[in-house]
Amino acid sequence: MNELLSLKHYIHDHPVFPASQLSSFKAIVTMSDIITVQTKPYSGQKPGTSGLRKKVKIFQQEHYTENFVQAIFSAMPDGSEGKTIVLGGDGRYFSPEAAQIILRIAAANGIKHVILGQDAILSTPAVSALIRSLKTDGGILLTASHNPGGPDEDFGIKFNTANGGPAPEEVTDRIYKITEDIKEYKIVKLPDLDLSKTGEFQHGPIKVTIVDPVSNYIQLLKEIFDFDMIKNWLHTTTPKPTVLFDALNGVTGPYGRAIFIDELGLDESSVQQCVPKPDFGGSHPDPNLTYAHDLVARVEKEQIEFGAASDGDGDRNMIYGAGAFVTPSDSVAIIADWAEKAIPYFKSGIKGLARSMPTSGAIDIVAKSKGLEVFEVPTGWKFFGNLMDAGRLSICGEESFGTGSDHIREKDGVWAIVAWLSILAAANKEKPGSGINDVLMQHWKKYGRSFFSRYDYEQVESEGAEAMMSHLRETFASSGFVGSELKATSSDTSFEVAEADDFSYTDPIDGSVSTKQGLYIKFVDGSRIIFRLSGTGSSGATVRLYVEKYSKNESEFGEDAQVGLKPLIEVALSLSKLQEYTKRDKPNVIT
Ligand code: G16
Repeated sequence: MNELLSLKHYIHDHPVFPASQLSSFKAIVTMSDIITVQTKPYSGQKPGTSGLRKKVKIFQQEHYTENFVQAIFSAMPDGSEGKTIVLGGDGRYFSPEAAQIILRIAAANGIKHVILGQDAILSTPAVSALIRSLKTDGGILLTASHNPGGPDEDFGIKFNTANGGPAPEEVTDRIYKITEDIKEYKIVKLPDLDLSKTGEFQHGPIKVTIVDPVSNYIQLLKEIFDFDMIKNWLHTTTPKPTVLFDALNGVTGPYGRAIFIDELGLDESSVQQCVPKPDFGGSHPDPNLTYAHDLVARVEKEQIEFGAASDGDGDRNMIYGAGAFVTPSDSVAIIADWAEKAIPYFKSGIKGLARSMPTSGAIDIVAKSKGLEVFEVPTGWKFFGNLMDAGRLSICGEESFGTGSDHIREKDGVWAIVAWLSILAAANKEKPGSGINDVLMQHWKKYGRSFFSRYDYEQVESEGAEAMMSHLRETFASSGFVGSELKATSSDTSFEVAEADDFSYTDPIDGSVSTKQGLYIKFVDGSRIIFRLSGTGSSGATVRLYVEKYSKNESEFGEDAQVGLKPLIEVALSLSKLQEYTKRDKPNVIT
């Protein structure tokens, strides 16, 4: 780290604070401790769907990380002076180095106290929980979530505000604007802090409290769920239900062990890949059918009843039992349906439900039957925060394997997994022997089934992807498109267009408007096709195609979603000319 402090990096060795401001620092930091470094803006430091995500090598460029971190402090609501923040992340490559940089810049920007996860590790939900329980002024997360890690892979930095949730667009826009004009940042010369020991430390002018990453979060879960009910189901049923949790070498390993082994009393065979690795063992820490293949294979081979995985930073989840994949859209609808009877936190009632626009309407049907408000927001967890803060939202989810509630302001993979264990325990009280498939079938019989699938075309040329979106926009605007019949290519099935538009959202709490949030077509029979460009990739563009069809026909419930959705997928591919624009004839991932 010494080269970081080397004078060759710094043009100035004098603070640029007005004397009036500087006097307040003098007691703790001497003038020569704060260095103002001249820098130049880097283009493209625009936070995406959830923070800034780029290749590690980009973050390692001279001043790159420093510029962005300075922009965060400069953009903090009410300034950074005297504030307390939480700092931690998924432990990916470059996290310790980034944590040291952030401590130095925090010190120079007047931050008073940093609550830091041991070894710079904290899951994304654990950061949100700490911000809320310690009432801090926000937090900085070192994560690129489900993106791969390692020296040639991705890193990310995200800022969360005092409610524990990802900064709203108004704040991320401010951060971006600062990065576009930044000329200097402030830093204090400090040696590396030993991140491995818990306790309280004075690090130059700031107090740093290094905490065990797991305990505060596990305590919160114990207040939400009935662990005794789950234990009772797991240990008194004959034969004993089998369970497998896979952390995909991400940050949830220690959290998973604390729950499955320490709290629920299961043995070592119930967890795998539970040691966080900086490169996630060289794989993609994304819990879906493609990237969680080790889990899927073992669940099928050993016919494990309950399998679950979480992503790199612990905010995503996948629920998968033998022969039973739960789509995230169904998962949140089923959690909402069972919440009051299976999860003590919701015993006194649910305030409202919500989903992101591309997520299937399964949760809307539950909301309707319970007489609850339901909201459709753009993709991005940050859009749920205002509704939760206003007391209008309890449970929400996204098709991108994100599920959560108002216990924190991030989606929460481990919470969703324990929610499903609670549902199975409660279902077994009603009907012994109930497995994931029984819960799914029971739900579909009651509410109908929303068939849903997403096709991802990763790292395509940005130009081609943008051109495809423009072509769709023009098609939507052409006269006669609404009302036209779109035909599948390999069958006689056709769909009449009822509505086609670019999704925009007006936040019901603060009135802020977010436009261009995804191109959707709704058909007369209730089916939908949606196209979006991902906001979480680190290079090129990722095209996401979402398709949904609703059925109340019981004879279809057991059908493979890919079979039932084939005509819609054909319509989407031919209408968008996706293959022509992206030069891809098949997706990288199908969920
Ligand atoms: C982030 C956001 C989610 C969003 C997801 C997918 O998840 O927190 O709200 O649904 O990205 O975004 P996109 O489709 O733009 O790639 P994570 O788990 O990556 O933080």
